[in-house]
Amino acid sequence: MKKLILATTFLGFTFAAHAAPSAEEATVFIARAERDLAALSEEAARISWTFQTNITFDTEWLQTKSSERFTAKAVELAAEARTFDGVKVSSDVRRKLDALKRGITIPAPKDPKAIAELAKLTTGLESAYSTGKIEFDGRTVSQSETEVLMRTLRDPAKLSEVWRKWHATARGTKADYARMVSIANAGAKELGFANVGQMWRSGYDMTPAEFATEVDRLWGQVKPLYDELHCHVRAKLNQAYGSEAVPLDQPIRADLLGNMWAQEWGALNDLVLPTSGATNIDITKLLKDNGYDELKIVKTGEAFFTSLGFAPLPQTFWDRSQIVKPRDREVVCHASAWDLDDRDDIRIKMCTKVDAEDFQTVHHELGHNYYQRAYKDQPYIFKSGANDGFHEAIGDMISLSITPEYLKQIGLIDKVPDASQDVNLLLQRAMNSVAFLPFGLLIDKWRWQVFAGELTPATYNDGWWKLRTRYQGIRPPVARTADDFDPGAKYHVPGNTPYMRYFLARILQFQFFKAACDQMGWKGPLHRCSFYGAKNVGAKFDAMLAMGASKPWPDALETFTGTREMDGSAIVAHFEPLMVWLREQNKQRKCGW
Ligand code: X8Z
Ligand code: ZN
Repeated sequence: MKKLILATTFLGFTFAAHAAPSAEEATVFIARAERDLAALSEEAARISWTFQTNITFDTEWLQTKSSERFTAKAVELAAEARTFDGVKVSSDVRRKLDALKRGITIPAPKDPKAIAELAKLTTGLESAYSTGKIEFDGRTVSQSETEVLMRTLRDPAKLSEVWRKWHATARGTKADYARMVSIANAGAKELGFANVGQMWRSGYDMTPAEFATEVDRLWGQVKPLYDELHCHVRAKLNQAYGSEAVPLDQPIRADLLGNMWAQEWGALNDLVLPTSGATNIDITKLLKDNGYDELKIVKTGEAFFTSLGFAPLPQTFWDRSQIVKPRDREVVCHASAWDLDDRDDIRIKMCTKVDAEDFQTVHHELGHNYYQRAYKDQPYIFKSGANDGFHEAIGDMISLSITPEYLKQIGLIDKVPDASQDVNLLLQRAMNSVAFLPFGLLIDKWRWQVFAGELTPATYNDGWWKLRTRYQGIRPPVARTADDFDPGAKYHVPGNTPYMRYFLARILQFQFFKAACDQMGWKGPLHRCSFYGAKNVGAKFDAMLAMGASKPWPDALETFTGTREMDGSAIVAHFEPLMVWLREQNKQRKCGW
């Protein structure tokens, strides 16, 4: 059907009364776009891998060039996709056109100078973060080691020192970040979005405004659970560190929660779990005592997937992955999963530590790889998660199957703790999953405000702490000034990885998990369910994964869970016995901040 567009502003030019392209032209355009992107993305991925696993002047240079080329192509295709707005095309072609329009995380305007500047800024920010170091206890400590210090130190003065020094490394990147925001926003505007934040919110098969409302609705469902956990953990920290470090009517000091960003609190189990009459399962200790090394952790993760009927990882995975931090060069240690040729060359890149946290992270990353492999036969643009939260939820859903029963099956423990330990097991689990929820929500709330211009470089940090205090109930250990740039001390900000996906994943992982347990006919309490070895669950899961992004995410969700809504009630139900217990514990306490 031919249609006339009367006057449209397209990339700064105004065309009068030109005929809209046809549906056939759209199909031809999509075929070309997919071919071009596939070719370019393999090269870009290999350059990116080379850069991230060996940061040098030259690899940074190559990465910048490659990023420039990729951005230029993606922006060109996004602009071309817009010319088919209003053309009647098949639903597949429409989905692909829409995906192309928002297919670039950090867009640039079409001006080559802006594209080059943007590429330099994004590469530089990523390098600066990953090569950041602090001086502590007479030695130079890398970014990934600062994380270990935050998990293991128990001296508030030292924790504050590591926290302060790591956050100071981000100060110098604020100006570059602000410049990047302004170029990327100009790019988003050229593509028809109000700003980059709106562009990010447009990837969820609903309007950007509906998405913002949706995440608030989900947060409302889970907030009461977070509030009870916060109250209990604060009381326990008060017992451990005293009222000066942990006053009972204040937000919790961010450096005392066992994680640089206070995002997951599982490292604090020694302070928070009961000490008498409890059999706490210390995965770090179990791994170490049983001689696990980094490779064995990854093999254990793979074995979970193969137990569900998924094929083993290819030999190239083992040959080409970075599982251990190289000693002799700078790398991006922040864990990631890769699919270099969009087919078989899947890998992980980690600086794995033999501890509970990385045991979890390995499962998380392998979830990405198995998703990538499941959808590899989809057309290029559909080789993606149903939405980005799905991609983050796959391995996390598997991790929920790491129960005492499972640990016994794989020979890590001899005796499964009885039902009297249930609350304890749930508390251990909540210290990661529930604790994470407000953090998962607020990073992009902050970025949405930044991209919308509601926060400016002068108010970046203040706006950050307003959200941190409001949602997480935490405060900085030392006074902050407008020169600080604390968001820049969290990988995904300089790394430009959207973050709402992790919040969604925390919700979805429990929905997936409940569905899996239902499918295997589990009748006991959910936190005791492990679907290890359940081939019927694996087959159904694979059916959802294989869809990739070819259908709206509610269709994918329905395939596996029978429901079309994201819903916080699954996580709430999972922790119901803990909620009852926490309420009882908190009865005499004054909660809130
Ligand atoms: O970044 C990650 C993964 C890579 S996609 C390791 N995660 C978030 C984070 O570390 O902040 C997983 C949980 C949240
Ligand atoms: Zn991930």
